[in-house]
Amino acid sequence: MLNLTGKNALVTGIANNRSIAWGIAQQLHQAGANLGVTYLPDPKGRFEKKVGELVTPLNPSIFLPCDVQNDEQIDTTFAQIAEKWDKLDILIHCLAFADKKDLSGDFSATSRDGFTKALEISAYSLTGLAKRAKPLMKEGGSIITLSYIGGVKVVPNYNVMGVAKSALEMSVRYLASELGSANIRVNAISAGPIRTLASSAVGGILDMIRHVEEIAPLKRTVTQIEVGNTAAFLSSDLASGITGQVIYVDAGYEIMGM
Ligand code: NAD
Ligand code: 0WE
Repeated sequence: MLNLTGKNALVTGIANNRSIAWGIAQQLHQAGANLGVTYLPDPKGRFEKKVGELVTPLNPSIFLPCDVQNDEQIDTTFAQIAEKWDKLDILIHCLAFADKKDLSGDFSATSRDGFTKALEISAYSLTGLAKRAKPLMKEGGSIITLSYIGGVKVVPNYNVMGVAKSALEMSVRYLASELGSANIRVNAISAGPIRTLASSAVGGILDMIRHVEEIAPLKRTVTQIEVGNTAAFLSSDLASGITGQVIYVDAGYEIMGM
């Protein structure tokens, strides 16, 4: 049985009730995990209020702002964890960002700044968080990130985010190789397209979802809860032999050639 009681899980990337991270948080909570939640702070404090209200029913014992571009905020988050929890077991990395102008048109038009920003937030941040999680995962642990097929095959307009996901998936392998000796597993879930705050800001996302619904073996796309269930599995001792992998939760779309 899937049982996460006695496990402490830090979940990043909840923006609203459509976030994949919200689907993951709910399923970790349902399996008995104790949650910590971080959110991206904004000047008006809107996320703090919205995300705070959303997660209250899950009783998080840690709730903090954490912009992954800000080393001080990352340090504060992990200092809080070290203070409040005897150990960290699960880290969910569920965030990405690229400038909107870099998610359409010519890939060759990507600026140095746009490239750097997308890779810093969407790929480097996993390593930044893993570095701080390592000493707190005293009984081993499970680190999970979210990827997309656009990091392996060309998806029109995904552009610099595809390069970032490619770097993210390779970071999963290098981290898994290093952290294995501490019994810390590192895996990625490559999800099919889901309507979220991030994806809705992308032109044509509904057409992409419709395309997947037509082609994928299961003739549909996936839900945040299905991704959450896979994250709960990967977080649990049921997945004790799995590390360094990219697991597709995409209704089978990835296997199709035509
Ligand atoms: P979302 O908008 O709900 O989540 C993205 C999160 O990234 C937000 O919570 C946002 O606050 C956070 N974020 C952005 N910049 C940040 C920063 N500097 N510091 C900290 N947090 C920051 O959208 P989502 O679709 O749930 O995305 C979550 C993850 O899932 C991303 O890695 C995305 O690439 C991946 N993914 C999404 C889909 C999809 O179709 N929605 C498919 C596969 C993978
Ligand atoms: O990873 C993602 C979304 C990533 C994303 C989305 C945005 C939109 C708003 C990162 N940064 C931003 N920045 C913004 O300003 N997905 C897998 C969803 C997605 O995004 C696409 C897709 C799919 C699918 C972009 C182009 C083409 C397909």
